[in-house]
Amino acid sequence: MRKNLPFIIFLFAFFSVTILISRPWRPSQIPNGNKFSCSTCHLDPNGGGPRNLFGQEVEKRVVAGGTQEFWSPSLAAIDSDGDGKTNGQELGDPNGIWRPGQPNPGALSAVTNPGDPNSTAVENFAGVPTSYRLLNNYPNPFNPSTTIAFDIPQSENVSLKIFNINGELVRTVTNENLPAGHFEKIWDGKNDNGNEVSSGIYIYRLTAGKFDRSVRMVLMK
Ligand SMILES: [Ca+2]
Repeated sequence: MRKNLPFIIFLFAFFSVTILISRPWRPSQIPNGNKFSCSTCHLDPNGGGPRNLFGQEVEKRVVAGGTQEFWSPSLAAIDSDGDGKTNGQELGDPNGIWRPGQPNPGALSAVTNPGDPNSTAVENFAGVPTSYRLLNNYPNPFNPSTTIAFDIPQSENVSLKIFNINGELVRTVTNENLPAGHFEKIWDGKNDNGNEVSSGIYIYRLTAGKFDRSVRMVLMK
């Protein structure tokens, strides 16, 4: 018994430290954390033990000394498990704007686990949209590409075009008939001729039926 004492002390110290390190960021700082609880970040569905791919991303942001970055647009933009959907999409908060204390974002029934590549990918995380919406591109400023997301509540012809600051058409990203839903299109920073455009302010314009909206963005090289 006496022989095992140092080992028992070591175990106690080890688990105390583990709990102290993990506790500050584990419980509620992740969107829908109360839905997935610890399984959002851990391989074990009951929590604890090794972290999954999303949990490892979160862990990287815990900076020694106490400054911590929790849920954020940059964390939301990463696809931790490589299944083609960003963490934000999988957690029903594509822009990463949820903060502790706010109601859970998105449709909980459509939320999946961002650290599990076998989880069901979210095709339409918010259900069928009830209104038109053109979201802020992410990242912005960007180089070399940026994602532009939008919702349309009914099937119709949709065009997404990029203009330069002089109002000249640079690129037609989309011009097609789309069903109702949430869509994300990537502009790769090239014009219609396939050439990379220079740094500067660009405008993306979405037209769908009577909906017509333009947003500025910055390409910075
Ligand atoms: Ca993913």
